[in-house]
Formats: sequence, C-alpha cells, structure tokens
Amino acid sequence: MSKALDGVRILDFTHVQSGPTCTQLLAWFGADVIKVERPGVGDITRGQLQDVKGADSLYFTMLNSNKRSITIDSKNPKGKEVLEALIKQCDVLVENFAPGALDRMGLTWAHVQSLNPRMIVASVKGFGPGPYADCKVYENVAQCAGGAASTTGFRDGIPLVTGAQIGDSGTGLHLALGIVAALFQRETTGRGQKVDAAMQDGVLNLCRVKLRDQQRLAHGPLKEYSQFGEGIEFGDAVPRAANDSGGGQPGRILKCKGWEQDGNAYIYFITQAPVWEKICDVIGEPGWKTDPDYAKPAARLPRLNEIFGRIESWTMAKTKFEAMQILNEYDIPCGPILSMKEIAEDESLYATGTLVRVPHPTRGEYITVGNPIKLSDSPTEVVRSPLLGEHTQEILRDVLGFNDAKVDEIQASGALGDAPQRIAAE
Ligand code: CAO
Repeated sequence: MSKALDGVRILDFTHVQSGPTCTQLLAWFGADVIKVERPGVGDITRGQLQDVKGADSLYFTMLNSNKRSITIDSKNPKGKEVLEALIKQCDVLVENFAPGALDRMGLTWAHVQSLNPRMIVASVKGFGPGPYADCKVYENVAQCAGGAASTTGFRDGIPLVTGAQIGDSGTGLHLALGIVAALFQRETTGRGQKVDAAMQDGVLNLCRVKLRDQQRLAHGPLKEYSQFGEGIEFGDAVPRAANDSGGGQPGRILKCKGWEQDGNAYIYFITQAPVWEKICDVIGEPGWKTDPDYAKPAARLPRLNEIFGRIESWTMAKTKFEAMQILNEYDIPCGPILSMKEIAEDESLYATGTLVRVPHPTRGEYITVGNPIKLSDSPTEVVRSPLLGEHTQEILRDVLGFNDAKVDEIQASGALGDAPQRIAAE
C-alpha cells in the first residue's frame, strides 16, 4: 500500500529528541528520511543512557525508526559538497542545532534557497526571536519557560516538570505539522519556506488552559480549583493546582484498594455534571441528587474536598480496574493510573501498533512507541533505527547517483569517516 508522504525526501539534521521526533513521524508517514550524522560520533543519544554495552541506546532507537543514516563531516569541503548535492535532491531540511550552527556550516537560508528554491527548511529552537533567541535549550528549560512548571505541582510545593516530554516531543510534533502544511502550500506556490517551532511556544501552546485561567483571575477566584473550596486566597498568578482538572468538570486522583503498597493504585475520577445523578447512586449518596448543596455544579464547587473525600471512600474499596469497570457502565469518565510496567505489558496496545516490538541486530528486541496517528490508507510499519552510517554508500549511489570512483574519492577525503558499521545477520 502507498504511504501518505511517498516521494517526500527529508534531509534530517536533527539530534537528541525534539527534531528526531518530528522526522520519525514523517518517516512513519512514508517520507524517505536521510539522517546526517557526524562521522564516528553520530547523534549523541546513541551513547547516552546505554543499557546494552556497545549497542545504540533506547533513547536513540526509540526516536529514529524508519530512517537511513549517512555519516558526513559537514565541516570537510568534500562533506559540504555531498551535503549540497543532497539539498538539491531533498524536499525538506530539518534541524535542531543550537542557534546559528546551521549558518556556521554555511547552510544559510539564502544559500539553501539558491541550491534548491523548493526546499523547506524546518527548525526547532529553544526560543523564538527575542532576548533568549541565542540560548541552548533542553526539555525542562522549555517546560519552565513555557509556563508548564509554574502551573504543575502542589500549591505549597516547588514548581514541577512533567514526565511527558512536551518541550521536546511536543515541539517535534508541532514542527511536523508545519512541514506538512509547507509541503501542501508548495503545491501551489512552487516555493519552499522556513518553518520555525520554538520549544517555549510549543509548551505554551499545550499550556493554554493556564493562560486562560490567568485572565479569568482578573474576574474573581478560580472556583474549580481546590484552593477555592479550602478558602485560600488567590494571588496574582495562576497557582499550581495539583491534580485538579484543568477543565470545567472537576476531577481528582483518588486512592483505590492497595494504595498503601502500590504507588499507582489510584484512579482519576471526573464529576462530570451530566452524570452527577449516576455518581450519587454509585457511591451511595442518592440524597445528593436533590439536596441544594450538591445538586447543581455551582453549589458543589466550594464542597469539592468533601465530595471527593466521599467518592474516595468508595474507590478505596475497589481496585482501580474494578472501579473503572463499574464507572464505565454508567458513562462516568475515569481513568486508572497506569504504571509504565502495566502499559508495556498491555497486549491491546501492541494489537493496534501503539506499542511495537522491534528486532535489532546489536541490541536485540526492544519495545518502542509506534505511530500514535493512524491513517487508514497509510499504515505504519515500524522499522528499526539505523546503525551509524549504515546507509552512507547506498545514499551516495542511489540518491546522488555517484559512481564507484566518486564514492572512493569522497571516502578518501575523510568526509564520511570510517567505513560504516557492519551488521550481523538479522
Ligand atoms: N559534521 C560536523 N559538525 C557537526 C555535524 C556534522 N555532521 N553535526 C553537528 N555538527 C556540529 C555543529 O555544527 C556544531 O558546531 P559549531 O558549534 O562549531 O557550529 C556542533 O556540532 C554542536 O551542535 P549543537 O551546538 O547543536 O550541539 P550541543 O550538543 O552543544 O547542543 C542542544 C545541544 C540540544 C542544547 C542544541 O542543539 C540546541 O539548543 N538545539 C535547539 C533546541 C533543541 O532542539 N533542544 C532540544 C534538545 S532535546 O531534543
């Protein structure tokens, strides 16, 4: 079956997480992604957090599926020649170097355009233009600067970062959408364009409900926040709201049976207004259906601690899965707190391709997250990440059409590093 991005060729100059997330997604949709790596070194994550000695780390393998790897020293004149030849053959150049690094390689926007006016140049940076434009940025910096950390955690605790990589992977997703939009526009304009996604902006985009609340503060307390019911005054900035729901339907994380031993024996419970009467029946408080202190959402807001306390006495008598089964029968929105172990063992996620077991020649089989976006006419087959420089020769010959003599000349210049890694029989 064909793929959505068949025929699109990506020159992938990305490293670490944000950029690779983007190009992996494009590869899953069928683009030919050519990952350019520094000879002998490669993407720094190949060697970071290594769990199997001598093999590419999971950090690398889980972000670089379905790509080809070519090693090129971009600072070697012959290497630059290869890069420029690739720019002419590719549709998109994606990079997430530190600010200015691409220009220092000589690959300015103007130069890339002169080589290939149809080329789209897509970049992730930590910040957009402004006072911090030159800063190097990693995930947690973006979470802090994008408003996530100041609004995550407990009101009386320090700001917290979240485990979801909203700065890196989140911005990679934003960038991928920008690239696909630019490819679509190119259909009519015939021109490439620059696509920029700043990690601060990406995080802020995902935190927009907190900017909403910041503005609501000017008109009174945030009544759905627990602190309102606790009688604690609001300051002039949105406070951390622990596990309060970020929407108009109050929700909390509640203990379930076994919580004393199991740190994940909890359930998220949402007191959605349309199912309030069912909630009252399930937890054994039918009187709350008509009691004016509980019957209407506005009346419940100052009493959320009491209400969730009562619901918790019900959930604590059930496992999180028992509670979920009962609540789902009544259409009461809820979700078990799943550990990564439980997720990794959930065969239904493998059945949909959300989780995939991938064979690998040097590290053995590993689990990775498959494409979370399912296209009916463009199914994703996850292919293991490439070894460093695995496709160098193949790309020189097949994509650039170089003959043996040309390949040997470039190899001899040192621009490609050593001969590529050999792969044991797979
Ligand atoms: N051949 C020769 N040189 C190469 C090369 C190649 N194939 N690939 C990269 N390099 C060089 C770059 O040209 C750069 O050299 P100069 O500084 O001399 O110009 C150098 O490698 C280092 O690049 P870098 O500054 O991007 O890397 P770093 O490890 O110092 O910083 C990071 C990493 C992530 C902080 C920085 O790249 C960054 O801020 N990126 C933008 C934001 C971002 O994506 N952050 C997310 C990181 S996690 O996803």
